[in-house]
Amino acid sequence: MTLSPVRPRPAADAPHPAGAVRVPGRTARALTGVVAAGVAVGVGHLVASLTSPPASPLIAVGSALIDAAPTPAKTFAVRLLGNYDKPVLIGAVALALLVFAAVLGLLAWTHRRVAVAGIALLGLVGAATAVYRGGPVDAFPSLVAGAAGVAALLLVVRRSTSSPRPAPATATDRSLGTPDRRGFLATLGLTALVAALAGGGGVVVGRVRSASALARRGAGLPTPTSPAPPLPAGVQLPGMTPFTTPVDDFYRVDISLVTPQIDASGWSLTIDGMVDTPLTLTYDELLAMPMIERDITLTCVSNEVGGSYVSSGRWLGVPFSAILEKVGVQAGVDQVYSYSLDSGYTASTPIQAVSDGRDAMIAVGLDGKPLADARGYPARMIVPGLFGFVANTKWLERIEFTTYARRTAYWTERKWATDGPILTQSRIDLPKSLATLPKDKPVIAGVAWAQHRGIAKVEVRVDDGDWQEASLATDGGIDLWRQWSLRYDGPAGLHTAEVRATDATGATQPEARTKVFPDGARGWHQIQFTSE
Ligand SMILES: Nc1nc2c(c(=O)[nH]1)N[C@H]1C(S)=C(S)[C@@H](COP(=O)(O)O)O[C@H]1N2
Ligand SMILES: [Mo]
Repeated sequence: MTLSPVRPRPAADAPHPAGAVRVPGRTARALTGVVAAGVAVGVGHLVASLTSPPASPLIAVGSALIDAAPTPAKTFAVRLLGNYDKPVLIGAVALALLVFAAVLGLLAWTHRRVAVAGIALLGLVGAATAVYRGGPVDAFPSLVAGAAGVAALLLVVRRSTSSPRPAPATATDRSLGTPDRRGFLATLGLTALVAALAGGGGVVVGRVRSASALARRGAGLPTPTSPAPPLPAGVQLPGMTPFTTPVDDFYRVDISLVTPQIDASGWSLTIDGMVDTPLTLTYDELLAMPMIERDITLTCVSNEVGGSYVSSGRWLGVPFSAILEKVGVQAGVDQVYSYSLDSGYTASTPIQAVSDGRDAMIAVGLDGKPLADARGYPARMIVPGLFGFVANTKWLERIEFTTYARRTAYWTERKWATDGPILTQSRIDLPKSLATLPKDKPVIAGVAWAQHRGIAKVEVRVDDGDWQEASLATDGGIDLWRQWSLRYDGPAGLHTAEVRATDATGATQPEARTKVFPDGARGWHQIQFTSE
């Protein structure tokens, strides 16, 4: 056995030699990067909440990702996450940012310029995205954010390497002094607090602004020149899904990460294109036009078999017939191309669907109140019988009468179908999937819809039995869904129930399932239940 000479190792707690950089541990360094990025995001959000909410760097980047995401990814996200797709997207952007910021923090002591450049880059990416989506002034929140992030990073790094007492100047490094661990941690903590207060402040300012906008809005809707006929009492089966969807339960689908808040006093709707007399209407001018009120069921093309992207409400709006009469549509027009104020969203509606006598309208109210922000305030399109993505543009800004050859809609560019007639669908709502059917009320019930055609028949099959005709609730009209029910009197135990509807043209829902992309899901809804 030979003995090798022992090299002296510095003790772990050896004091730092004067003039050397004291580099904090890995966790503290990574945290510094995260906190600096947090200050940037928080300050950016706060500044944007005061100037232009969509220009918040996190929101701008998230929105750009939604637009850029390939269609299958979007479809997958909506299917997997439903209404949580947006929070999850924001979370993913935040997570990527977190990792990037932690790496910058690890580098901040040894490669300070790289770390500073990294944080500054975040601000620039935010600024570029916000400007691309909005206008030049939208760079402002991100630029302030980048500067605040860099300042926070430098502050924390400096605090770790300098003493509050005058540092002994050396030839190698003048800024370094006695390591001050407590001072460093306090600075890091305070900076984190600034990040949280700025971000939280931005969220609070956003909420306060939307609440005050709502309060200013009031309930000043005109009375309809053509009121909706009262819904027959029999449309609603006892204990079933509400026939008129409570506004807070109404499904919501749109591409907007931040709910647009539009001030109606500065808003106007332009109607132009291939027309004799183009028209621009202020909100008050729109409200002064004749109004119809109608119960209409909306459905999304992304509704899965058995899904909940279908809701009914009482819409108040200017009938398209009044608009057509005013502007004089020229020969050759085959599509109505609508523009949203938000996110560059557009939709293609066939001209026939707004001129064939159905109750297509520019809606300003739902269930007796002005549209909520999420519902498209101040005005949106409603066209019965068509999926939402080809007909129901929210935050409406412009309607252009044109041709399919000339204009392509947002979702058509992303390979969804050009036309979107609502497919006949039916859904079992009672019992809930895997629930028990009560012995004292053994009723299977649900809804079926085939807007603008109407529901003629609903059939239910339990296990491998015969199709049985369900009894239909009172008909509210062809633009509405219809409730149905069937008494179950089979044996106790675990069963499967399936439903299929036939529309008023005589067409029965096909059995074969299809995906929602590109023109809507087909197939029969099926549930399992236990009977007592
Ligand atoms: N501006 C705008 N309008 C839009 C959309 C959108 O993404 N942006 N989505 C459409 C789709 S896909 C549907 S299904 C309906 C949903 O309307 P709702 O959210 O009021 O239920 O709005 C339509 N109008
Ligand atoms: Mo939709």
